Amino acid sequence: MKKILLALFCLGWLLLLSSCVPTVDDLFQLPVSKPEYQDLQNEITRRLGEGWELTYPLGGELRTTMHFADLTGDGRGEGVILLRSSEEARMSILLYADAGERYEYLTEYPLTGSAFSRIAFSDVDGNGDMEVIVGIQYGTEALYNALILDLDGEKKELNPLLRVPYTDWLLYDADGEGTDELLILQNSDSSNDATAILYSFREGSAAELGRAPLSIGVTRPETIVAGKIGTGDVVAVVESRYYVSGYISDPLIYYKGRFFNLGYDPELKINNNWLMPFLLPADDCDGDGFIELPMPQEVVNGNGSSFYRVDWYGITPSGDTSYDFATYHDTAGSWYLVYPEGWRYGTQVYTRTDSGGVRRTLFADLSGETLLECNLYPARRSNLIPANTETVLFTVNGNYLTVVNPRDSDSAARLSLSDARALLHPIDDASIPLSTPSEE
Ligand SMILES: [Ca+2]
Ligand SMILES: [Ca+2]
Ligand SMILES: [Ca+2]
Ligand SMILES: [Ca+2]
Repeated sequence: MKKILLALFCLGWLLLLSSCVPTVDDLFQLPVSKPEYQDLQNEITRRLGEGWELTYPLGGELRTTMHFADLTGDGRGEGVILLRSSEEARMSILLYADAGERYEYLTEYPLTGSAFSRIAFSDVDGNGDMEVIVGIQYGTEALYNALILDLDGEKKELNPLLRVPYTDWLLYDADGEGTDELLILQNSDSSNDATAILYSFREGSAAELGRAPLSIGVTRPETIVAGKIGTGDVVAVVESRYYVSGYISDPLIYYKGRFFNLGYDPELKINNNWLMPFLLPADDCDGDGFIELPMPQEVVNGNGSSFYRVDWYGITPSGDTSYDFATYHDTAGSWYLVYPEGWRYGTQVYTRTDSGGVRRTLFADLSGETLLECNLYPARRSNLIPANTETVLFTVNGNYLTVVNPRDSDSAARLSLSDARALLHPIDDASIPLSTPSEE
């Protein structure tokens, strides 16, 4: 069965990878022989013949036409298929049960909307089976509804637990008790206000755990990430464009039964603490298991050029912040260095890109002594890497990051190769969650 599921997942990915909307012909090109999903394909084919076509979410992590999730709690994945009609604004979610030898039609949920913007599965009510969470887009404007559907296995019907407009959402375990809550972000149509609402789900219904204001003027969040802070509590950090001047972070916490924006100033209506010149999501860059928030600081070099050092702060539920460590984040966004002890003040950073496209980054102390030299080679230039003097640490986005092997140096602060290996990291694209609505 695992192989079949894998094959169907691959089918989904193939459909995703094709540049246009998949057709029934795409389906027939697949090496299909197992009777288990021949039925499933026949049924889909029949539906497609009635003016329906397969579709897939435009954003989010799961972007295939078919999904498999255990919606009944019996350990077997139900097939979840997304369809769109050639008739305007008609969509449908089809469910098929894994009946051992075959997939059997279970139920469907017709919808009004122009596209699926996201899909996710989570056991939000904690009863052992998954719920379906879909984002639905209406028209070409950025109007979205989140819909949570709970399958009643006995009656074979999907019941809506919640339907709510959103500009972005995040499923995460806000109270740390094991099941996901749903964080919904909304913008007011008539004002600059944006609000975060936290929902939990129990016994067939949704309950609002609380709502918190986001900074005024925030229109659409760029990223939301959630993680544990030092006290063991969980924050979700929403980072958004703030007017034209930069970005602002709103760290949201559910703590002792209250949901609030940590550091929000009710008079100014913004989060004073976390205004930033560029987008950089909260993260666990030092790998200690706790999330920190970035605060970039512009530093002027001895020659008048400047760069940003990023100071990272831990936060507590009472709103205290404490400096934790600093990083240098490559502006091209592909790697970062966690500063070793003693580098926070006085370290200079010089960058230049040579005519071959090789980006050189030099860290030096105040006297100009080199502390570390990193070079980022484009894939097509990897032949230029001098094997005897540079070491490739990793490849990122197809580029090669090397360090120039340290020679004898007077500076005690100069990094050894093993230190460099421990402190330099690729920026994994997947670590920056995509905000669904921004992708259209
Ligand atoms: Ca099942
Ligand atoms: Ca459930
Ligand atoms: Ca929870
Ligand atoms: Ca950390």
